[in-house]
Amino acid sequence: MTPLTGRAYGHPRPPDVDVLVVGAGITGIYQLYRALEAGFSAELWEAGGGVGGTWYWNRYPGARFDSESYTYAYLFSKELFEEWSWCEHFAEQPEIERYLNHVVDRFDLDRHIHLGARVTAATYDEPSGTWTLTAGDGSTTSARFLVAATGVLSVPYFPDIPGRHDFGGESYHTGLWPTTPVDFTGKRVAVIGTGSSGVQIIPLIAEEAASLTVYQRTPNWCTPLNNGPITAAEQAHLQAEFEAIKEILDTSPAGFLHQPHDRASTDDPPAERRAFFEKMWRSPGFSKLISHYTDVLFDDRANAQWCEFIADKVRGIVRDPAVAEKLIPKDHRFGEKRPPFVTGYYETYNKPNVSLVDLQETPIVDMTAAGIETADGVREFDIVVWATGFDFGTGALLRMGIVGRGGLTLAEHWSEGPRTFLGIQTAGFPNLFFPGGPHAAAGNNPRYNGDQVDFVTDTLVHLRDRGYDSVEVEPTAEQRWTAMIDRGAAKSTFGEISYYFGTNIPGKPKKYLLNSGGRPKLFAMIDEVVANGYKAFRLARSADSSTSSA
Ligand code: N01
Repeated sequence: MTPLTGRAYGHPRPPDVDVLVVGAGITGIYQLYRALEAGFSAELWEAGGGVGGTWYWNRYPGARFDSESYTYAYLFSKELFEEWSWCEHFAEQPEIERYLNHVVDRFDLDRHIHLGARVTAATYDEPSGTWTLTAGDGSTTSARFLVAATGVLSVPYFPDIPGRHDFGGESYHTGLWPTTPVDFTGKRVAVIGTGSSGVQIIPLIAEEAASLTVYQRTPNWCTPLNNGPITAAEQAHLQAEFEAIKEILDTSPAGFLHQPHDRASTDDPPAERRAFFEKMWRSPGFSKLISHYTDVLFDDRANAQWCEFIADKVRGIVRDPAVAEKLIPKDHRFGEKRPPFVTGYYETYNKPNVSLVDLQETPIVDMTAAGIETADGVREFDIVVWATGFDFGTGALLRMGIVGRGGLTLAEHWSEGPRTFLGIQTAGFPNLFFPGGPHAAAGNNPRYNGDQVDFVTDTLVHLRDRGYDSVEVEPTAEQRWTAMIDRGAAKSTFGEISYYFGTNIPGKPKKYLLNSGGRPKLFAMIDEVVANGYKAFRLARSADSSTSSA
C-alpha cells in the first residue's frame, strides 16, 4: 500500500509520518502495530524510558492485573496468544512488562518507538492539515494523524498537603515508581492512600519495613483477588481454546470472560444466599461484579447484605476490633467506587509492625522534614509512599499542549469536562484521535481500547481509499455522544464520590469520564458510522479543502 507520507498536498513540506502515536501502553503499542500493518508510516513517542505505559510506571511491589492475564493480553495474533504462557491468572508487573517488550520485539515495532519523548506541544496546522509535535527533549516531528494513546491513569496525583516538599526522607508515588528497587528493609514507612494501588503495596511493604503506618482517609470494599499459578492443564486449555476465548471477549459487554448470574438475591433463601456470597468471596477478581446476584449493584437491600457479609469477613480476619471497624466503609455501597481486589491485605493489620491512622479522626495537619503531623502528633518516617491516585481520564491529554483549529486549545474546549464522539475524537481537532481516553471504556480496558484502535485504523484506511486526508467529528455527533454519556452517568452504579467523576482532583469539572453506554453502545455507534458512510465526520482533502457530502 502507498503510505500517505510524501504525496503532494500543496504545502511545502510533507509530514514526517502519516501516524504519530503518543504513549507506549497497551493501546499505543497496538495502534502502532495496526497503523504499520495497514501500510501507513508510523512512529510512537513515549515519555518513559521503556514501553508498557501504566505497566511501566506502576512498577511498585505488588502491582498486578486484576483482570485475568489472558483476557487483558492482545488477541490480534493467535500465535502470540499461544506462545506466551502467563505464569499467574493475575500477572505481576514484571511479567506484564516482559510481555509488552516481547510484543514490541516480535512485531518489529521497536525501531518505530522513540523513548524519553514526553510531548509538550501538539499544534494543528490548518493549511497543511498536519500536526506538529514537540517533546521535552527538544525533538520535533510532524504527522498527518495524531493518535494520543496517553491513557486514563497516567498523571499521578499528589494532594496539596502543607509542607509536602519539606519532607526530608525518600518519597515515591505508586504511579511514578523508580526503575531501581526501593529498599524498605528496616525503614519506617508511611503509605498515604488505600485505593487499588495502596492495598496492593501495603502487604508487601509490611514484609520488609521496620514499621509501616497506613494513612487511610476512606476505606474501600476490598475482596480477595484469588490469584494463583496457571497450571499446565489450564495452560493447555487456554491455548486450545483461543478462538472460543476470543469470541467471548470480543462480544462481552464489559470485556470479561465472567458470565452474568441469572438469579437475584431475593431468589434465594438466607442460607443459600450466604453460601452464594461465600462463593463470590472465593471467586476470582471481577467476577464479584459481573457474576454476582443481578440485583447486588442496583438494590439497596441486596447491596447492604453483601456489604455486611464483607464487613463480617473483615471482623473475622483483623484481630483488633477497633482497627477492623476502621477498615469497613461506612460512606458508600459496594460498587459505588471501583472495588480493589486484594491479596493478604486485611491480614497485614495483624502484624505487630503495622498501624493504621484514620484520617477522618486525625487529619493530616502538615508534613515536616521528619515526617507527618496529624491532629494527634508527629510520626517520623524514612520513606513516604503516595498511593493517592491519578488525574483520571483527561489528565494526560490536557497536559500535552494540544492546540486545534483556529488556535483552540483542548483545555478551552474541555473546560467544563470532556466532549467526545465515541471517546475517540473531539470537534475542532481534525486528525486527532485518543483511543483509550475519556468516555472510552467501562470494564476490561484493553478490550474497549482495542475496539477503538481498530475503528481509528479503519477510519484512516477509509480516508486513504477515498483520497481524503482530514477527518473531524461533526459537533452534532460530539453533542449526541457526550449527552448519552451524561445521561448514562446519572444511572451509573458508580457514585459521584468515585474518581470516575473527577471528584478526587480539586477544581476539576464533575463529569463522568467513563463510557456509560458500555461496549454495546460503542459497537452500535461504530456500526452506524460505517453503515452511513461516516456521516458523523467531516472528511476533507487538505490541498483543496473540498469536503465529503457523504
Ligand atoms: O488511586 P485511587 P489508586 N489525604 O484514586 C487517597 C487502577 N489500578 O492509584 O478515598 C489522604 O483509587 C484516597 O482517599 P479517598 C484502578 O482502576 C488498578 O489506588 O479519596 N488520602 C484513596 O484512598 C484504580 O481504581 C490496579 O478518601 C488521600 C487513595 O488516595 C485506579 O488505578 C492496581 C488524599 C487514592 O486511591 C486508581 O487506584 C492499582 C489526601 N489528601 C490501580 N487524596 C489493578 O489491580 C487522596 N487520598 C489492575
